[in-house]
Amino acid sequence: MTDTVRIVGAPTDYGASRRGVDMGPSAIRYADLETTLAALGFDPQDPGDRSVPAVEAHDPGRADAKYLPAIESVCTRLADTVGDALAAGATPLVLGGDHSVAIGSVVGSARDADIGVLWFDAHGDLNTPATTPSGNVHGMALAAILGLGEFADTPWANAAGVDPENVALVGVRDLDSGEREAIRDHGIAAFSVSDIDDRGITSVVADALDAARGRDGVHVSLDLDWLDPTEAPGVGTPVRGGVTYREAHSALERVADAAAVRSIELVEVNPILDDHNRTAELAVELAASALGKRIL
Ligand SMILES: [Mn+2]
Repeated sequence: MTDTVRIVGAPTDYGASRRGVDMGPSAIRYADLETTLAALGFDPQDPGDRSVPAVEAHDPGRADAKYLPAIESVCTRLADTVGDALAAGATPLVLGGDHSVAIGSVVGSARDADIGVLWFDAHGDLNTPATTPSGNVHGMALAAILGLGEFADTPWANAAGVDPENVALVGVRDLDSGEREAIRDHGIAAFSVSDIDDRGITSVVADALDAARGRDGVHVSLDLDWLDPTEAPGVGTPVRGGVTYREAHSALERVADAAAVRSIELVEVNPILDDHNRTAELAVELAASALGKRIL
């Protein structure tokens, strides 16, 4: 962990067709992100958002991977921005946007590095154009990063420094059948909400950290729909039965304790559906825990 945190706004909604998560970066900044980071002793830098043309400026194109060329354009530049931040000795904190921005942040974070990935999400994001029920690329982000299926032919989206065995999904509760297959076939560690019920968050996160080993640290991808919608109502794709407020903090505190956090992203905050910005505020609190905020 470095002393500098570089905030990178990626206000996209391509991965899900227009819903409102493109306003996530503003909402997260408004929730006192910079002052929270400064209070933790970090030097926050915020050069602003990556420029992202409105989704209406693009044709969705193919139905089984909508807006893929626009996503390529944003994620290629985002990967460079994340790589530059790391080269400058800063910890990148990416603000989405829909979860397709993870393609850019993980590719950038894994450039010339060997990293693990912790995916905190209700969903697996492991569909491919052949298995997707919706055509929305935010549900394919992890498959793209790992080069699964057709994504073997999209090198811009593949993170060479990430092995499927070094990826852990935590708190999943809504998987499609193609995603279950991908988990089995590629040896991806996946921990469901039932695992958390049975064994507790501490033990599950310890196993996830064990799986998500990387010589150069871990990337933390936090989709706010990981939490129960009663805690995080302002998300793109809410699913009942998510982790609690305290489980979420506990998980990220353990990640901060155990792992070298190389890069972080906060995605799928949807201010249109939120209740007085509480989901964005929660995102900021959880980022603080992942960056080492302690009660004592
Ligand atoms: Mn997701």
